[in-house]
Amino acid sequence: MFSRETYVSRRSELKRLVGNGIIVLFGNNESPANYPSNGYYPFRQDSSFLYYFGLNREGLVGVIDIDNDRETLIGNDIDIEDIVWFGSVDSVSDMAASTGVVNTAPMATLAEICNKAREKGQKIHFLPPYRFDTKIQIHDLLGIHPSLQKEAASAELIKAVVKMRSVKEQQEIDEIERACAIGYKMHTTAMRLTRPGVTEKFVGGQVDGTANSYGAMVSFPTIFTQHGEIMHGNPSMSVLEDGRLALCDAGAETINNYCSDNTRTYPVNGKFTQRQLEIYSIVEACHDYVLGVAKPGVRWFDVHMAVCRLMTERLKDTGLMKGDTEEAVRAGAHAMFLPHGLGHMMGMDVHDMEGLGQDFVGFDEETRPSTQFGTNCLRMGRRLEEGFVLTDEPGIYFIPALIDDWKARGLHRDFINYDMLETYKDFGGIRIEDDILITADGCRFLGKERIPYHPADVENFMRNN
Ligand SMILES: [Mn+2]
Repeated sequence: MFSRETYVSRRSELKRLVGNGIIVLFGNNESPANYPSNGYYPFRQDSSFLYYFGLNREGLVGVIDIDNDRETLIGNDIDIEDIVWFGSVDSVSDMAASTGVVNTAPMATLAEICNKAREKGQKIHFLPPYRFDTKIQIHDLLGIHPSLQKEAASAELIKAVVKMRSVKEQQEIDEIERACAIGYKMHTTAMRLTRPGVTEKFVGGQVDGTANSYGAMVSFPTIFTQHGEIMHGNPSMSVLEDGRLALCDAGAETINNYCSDNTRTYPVNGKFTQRQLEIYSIVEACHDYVLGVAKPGVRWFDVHMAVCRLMTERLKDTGLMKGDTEEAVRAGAHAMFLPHGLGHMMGMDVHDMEGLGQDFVGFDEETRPSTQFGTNCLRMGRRLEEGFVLTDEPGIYFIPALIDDWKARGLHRDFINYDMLETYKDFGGIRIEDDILITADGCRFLGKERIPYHPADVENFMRNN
């Protein structure tokens, strides 16, 4: 938790931006895994609730009455039976004081607060819910059916939250640096353990354990796989094989719930083949290209498209693509190799604020999301600003099912060399991902220590560790 002043001033700015009405910010509740008292662990608070109240406890709701300038923390104090099992914890009023909130009230009073606000004609602002128990809470309080709640959520509140959370404060950047330091340990642990004969699951488990040991948890389920061409390939029981590539996409979440997100791809046996190196160096060039062009005022959409053109140009050198680069990218042929976006916002959520809606977070009136296959997975497109944190994560994948599908449908024959592509069906996929901070005149890597990614550094690290 940051200082009380941090939360007081964030709420005061939120009130100014939203203007009027009453804001109801729902914290998360425990989430049962297989029976009510066996929940997913650790508890994960809602990020916007954390941003404005900083309290990491289940069963809380923050009410900000803008019209009457009154803030209330809603929650129930725990009883003696809870203390027997979980130990003593702060009272709701102690928690409220720690975040600079004067008033507290038990959960049973929330309905009354909402009813009174409605009687007075106050607008009730809430964010789009993503957990089903919150949806039921909103249904009970406001009578809005869960299927209509996303549309009924307050655009004014969403815009205000996105505006504030998009630009990271120095103390938030420090937290992300801490997450990246844990991420470095996670990734170098995986590189040390990777060798023929070890299971994906063993390496993945050690990566997760490293995140848990130094921080709160992983920032998303760890991807560790020899099938890098499967975007979310979670670790399986299969054994790492000599000659294949292993892809590790993993991140940490600090105790204060800020994230890191990195990807590395390396040879299981520690030495790239010439064929692997040829494709790897293209991804490396695309990754590094971003560092030179990302800066305030530049549209991330344009950076993504420039990377697609660079990748197409380089794939033409290998013979896998052909024809005019501009035309190929305009047609979307490059998405055979790069079917996802170049990167996303990152902060307290690894895909920061994704629950608030991509249209609000990554796009605006000037930059609209694309509907074309591949580019439609770009989660961020709008102009960059100082203080934004994003991932830079180009990749090249050889997805057998996609190759078969496009080939059978005769798609992009002018731009893709299908005969050659057939011989890459056993290749897998490569992604290199780092986290960048947009600075006043450019951008920089987050995380003091670079997880090795230049081929010579990767091979050296794997030989010596
Ligand atoms: Mn990512």
